[in-house]
Amino acid sequence: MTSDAQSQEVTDGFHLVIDALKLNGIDTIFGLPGIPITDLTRKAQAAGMRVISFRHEQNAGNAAAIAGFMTQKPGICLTVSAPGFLNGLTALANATTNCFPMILVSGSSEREIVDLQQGDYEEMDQLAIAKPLAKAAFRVLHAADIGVGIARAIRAAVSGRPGGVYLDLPAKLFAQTMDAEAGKKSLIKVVDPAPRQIPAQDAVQRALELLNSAKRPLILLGKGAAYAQADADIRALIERTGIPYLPMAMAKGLLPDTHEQSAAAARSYVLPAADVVMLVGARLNWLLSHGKGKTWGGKEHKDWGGQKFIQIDISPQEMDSNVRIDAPLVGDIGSCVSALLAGIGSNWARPPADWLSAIAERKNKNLAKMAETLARDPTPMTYHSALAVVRDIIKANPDAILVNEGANALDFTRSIVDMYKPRKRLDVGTWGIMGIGMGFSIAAAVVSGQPVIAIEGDSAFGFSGMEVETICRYNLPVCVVIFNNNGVYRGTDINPIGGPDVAPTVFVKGARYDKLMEAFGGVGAHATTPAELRRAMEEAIRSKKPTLINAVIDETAGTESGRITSLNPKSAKQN
Ligand SMILES: Cc1ncc(C[n+]2csc(CCOP(=O)(O)OP(=O)(O)O)c2C)c(N)n1
Ligand SMILES: [Mg+2]
Repeated sequence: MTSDAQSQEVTDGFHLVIDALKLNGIDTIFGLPGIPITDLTRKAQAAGMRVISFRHEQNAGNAAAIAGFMTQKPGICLTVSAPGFLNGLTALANATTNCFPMILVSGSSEREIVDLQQGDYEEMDQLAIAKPLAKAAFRVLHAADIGVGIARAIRAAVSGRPGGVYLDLPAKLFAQTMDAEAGKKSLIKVVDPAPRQIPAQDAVQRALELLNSAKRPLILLGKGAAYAQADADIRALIERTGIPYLPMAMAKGLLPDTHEQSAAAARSYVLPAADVVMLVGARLNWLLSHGKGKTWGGKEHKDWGGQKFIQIDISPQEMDSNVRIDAPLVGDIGSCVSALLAGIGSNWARPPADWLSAIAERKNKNLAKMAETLARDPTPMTYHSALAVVRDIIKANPDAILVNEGANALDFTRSIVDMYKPRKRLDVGTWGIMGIGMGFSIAAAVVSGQPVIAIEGDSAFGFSGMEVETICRYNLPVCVVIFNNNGVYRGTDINPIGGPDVAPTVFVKGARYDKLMEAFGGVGAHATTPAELRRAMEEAIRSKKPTLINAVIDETAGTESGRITSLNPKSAKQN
């Protein structure tokens, strides 16, 4: 070697991955160490990145996904090969389904051995397995390609309709060296990773004309509208047109749920009665009964209710997925809404008064009925009496983030707890997936620094419960409230043949989940009344300490699958 070459600085795969992420403003990794990425986690921390280590990769993956939703930057989940990768894969698939931008980065075993199936340590063709579940999947074999690989992963995750991206990094890549200067030059700082997509003017005109012709217009705000961070324009569109709106679960708070134009309390009236419906970042999937059938005033299951639809979506393929879309408006939500606002001007005619008063009448009646139910204080505590407390706590702390999963624990919380600010409600999303609870809570606290309140069914909590240790380890301001009704949906099922096994939906009765939190130094509380629950929640918010409240709920109070009982197939045979 010449003396020149000796003084030449080198870099390697580890450093190039970290440098590429940092260059693109990514400052946090959610992951779980092990071969071959242990040193990557250490070196990332040494380089000033926040490395949040989990107890199971699925929770790290869910954390990355929701961090992506909250920030519009891809959340990074880092795992080991085969089993770690597979544990992260559910979160990746869920992210893709929900249009959350995330990148699952997994170490992998030796390509030569994997491809000949010679039985390497944790052997698996991970790229092939990830492909159908990800928006895009890439593998990097050479250190000089790390910059391109990460740039492609970032673009794929956040541009157009966001989604989950898989990035495969074989073990050998990390130790590969190259000249430091050449390495630096190989990195790419992605310019404009999620380019605006401006809608066509004639499409805007078509949408405005249809909206203008409506006698009973309705706007539906979806999770995409929340993701877009076009909060002020969306509010202006709704307020300047005077059109009633319904928020989907994760769009709650885009406008305060107490807004006079919210038709949420009259949902079952407005869906079939509306004549023109504008979807803003909401898909006509099962959550909206596919835009047809009885929910929409159709005679039978698959019948059209007669509504005309305007749909704002960044993906042209979303149009006509379930029913005819009369005015497709393809573009990013911010650009579409601002184009509509420009066309609306300042003297748009408000919707006919009889439509607004018909909604107000039903809404007021339903709200009064709900207020009556919430005011009751039965023993044992019910979903309603407990949620009356949660509702007050969120009202007093509108910056707090509400994470929510379960069946009854989900459905009642969604309808009872008002949200006041955008992107404060994070839940089970498109799939109704259990297990997002602690991952979402940890990411929400890490990304926002705000207090997090997780309302969890006792079953739902079990999917990610071990992460209470993670919450304690990072001393996060997370208050987990377990709605403990001794089981899945209810705690009352019995074994039909009377054997020693309990029914499949029933758990240990009277379990004390609060003790789990105490095991790791957090605060545990046991609440059997709304007053006890209120005291414990207020203390958690005040102290910012990791807290878990075991809220004992009447085990008879829930219904099968919460609000979606009808999706359960019924046996044709009696017994
Ligand atoms: C990954 C996954 N597994 C299983 C289910 C089916 N599932 C839906 S809700 C639920 C749990 C409901 O019980 P709990 O969380 O205690 O809420 P409760 O209705 O009792 O308040 C389950 C297992 C699911 N949605 N996702
Ligand atoms: Mg339960």
